[in-house]
Amino acid sequence: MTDRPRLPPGQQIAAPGKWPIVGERQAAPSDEPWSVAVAGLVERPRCWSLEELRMLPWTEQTIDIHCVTRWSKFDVRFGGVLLADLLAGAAVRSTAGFASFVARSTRKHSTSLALAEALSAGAMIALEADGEPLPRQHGGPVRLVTPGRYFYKSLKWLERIELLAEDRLGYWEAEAGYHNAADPWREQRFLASTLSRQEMRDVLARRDFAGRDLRSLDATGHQLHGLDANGSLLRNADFSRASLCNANFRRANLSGAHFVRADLRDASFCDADAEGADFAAADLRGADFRGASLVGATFVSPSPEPGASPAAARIDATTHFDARSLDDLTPEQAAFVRQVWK
Ligand SMILES: Nc1nc2c(c(=O)[nH]1)N[C@H]1C(S)=C(S)[C@@H](COP(=O)(O)O)O[C@H]1N2
Ligand SMILES: [Mo]
Repeated sequence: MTDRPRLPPGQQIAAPGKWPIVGERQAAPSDEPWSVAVAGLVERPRCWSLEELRMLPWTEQTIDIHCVTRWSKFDVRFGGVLLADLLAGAAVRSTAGFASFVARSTRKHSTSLALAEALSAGAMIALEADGEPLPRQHGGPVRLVTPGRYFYKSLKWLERIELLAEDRLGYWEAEAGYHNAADPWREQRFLASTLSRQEMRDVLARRDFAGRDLRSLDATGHQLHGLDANGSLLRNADFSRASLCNANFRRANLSGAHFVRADLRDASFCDADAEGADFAAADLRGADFRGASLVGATFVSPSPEPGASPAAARIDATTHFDARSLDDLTPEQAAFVRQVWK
C-alpha cells in the first residue's frame, strides 16, 4: 500500500477543539420519544428505542470527519451500533440495494447510501461522541456516521431507515447537487453543471446571474465587473482570475466556489454563503463580507507550490468583515486575515 496523506485534497483542519455545525441546527420539535425505525424491503420492520439500541452490540470507531465545505476534524470517537448489527434484526430482503436515512427535522432531511457500500464502510448509528452523549446540535441523541465519506452522508437526528430497490437521492444531493458518491479522496464534492456550453456563454455575456442556478459555472478569466449575482446559486463555480470589481454577490450561495486571483475590489458578499470558498491571491480591497458565512473559506493558500509567489489575498482596512465571522476560519486562515486586515 502506498502511504497517502491523512488529509484529503482540498481540505483543511478545523480549529483545535472546534466542531462546526453544518446544515440544520436542530431537530423538529416533538414530544415523541426518540427511536429508529427500519422499514421498506425487510422481513421484520421494527423500531428500536434508544434503550433497545444500547442493548445491541456496542461499537466504537475513531474517524476523521471531512466536510464538503473543506474543513476536516481528525479523531472523533463515535460510539453506537453498526448499521450491519441493526439491520440483522430486521432481516433485509435480497431485493434491497439502497438505504435511505431520514431525519426528524422540519424538512425531513435525508441522505442515502448503496447498502453494500454502507456496510463495507462501517456505517454506524452513533449515540456518543468522544465518550459523551452526542450533542443535540450534532445530531443527538442519535445520528448516522458514515466513515470515509464527506460528512453529508452522516445524517443528524436519525429517525427512519428505509431499505429500497432503487436509490432515493438525499436532500443535499438533490437540492444542492452534492455528489452522490461523496468520496473525499476523489474530491467527489459536486455534480457538474447542468448548463450547456452555449447557455454558459450566453449567461456570461449578459452578466446577469441574479437569482439563477449556475452551480459549477466555469467563469475563469472572464470580464465580469459589475456583475449582478444577487441571490444566485453558484456552488462550486470557478471565477479564478476573473475581473469582478463591484460585483454583487449578496445572499448568493458560493459554497466551494473558486475566486483564486480574481479581482474582487469593492465586490459585495453581504449575507452570502461562502463556506469553503477559495479567495487565495484575490484582490479584496473594498470587498464587503459582512453577514457572510465563511466556515472553511481560504484567504491564503495553505501550501503554495515551491517557487510560486505566495497565494495570499490582498486585504486591507477597506475590506469589511464581521470580526466574529473570522472565528469560523481555520486558525491559519484567521491568523492571516487578522494580520493583514487594517
Ligand atoms: N438532518 C440533517 N443531517 C445533516 C445535515 C442537515 O442539514 N440535516 N447536514 C449534513 C452536512 S452537509 C454535514 S457536513 C454534517 C454536519 O454535521 P455537524 O453539524 O455535526 O458538524 O451533517 C450532515 N447531516
Ligand atoms: Mo457538509
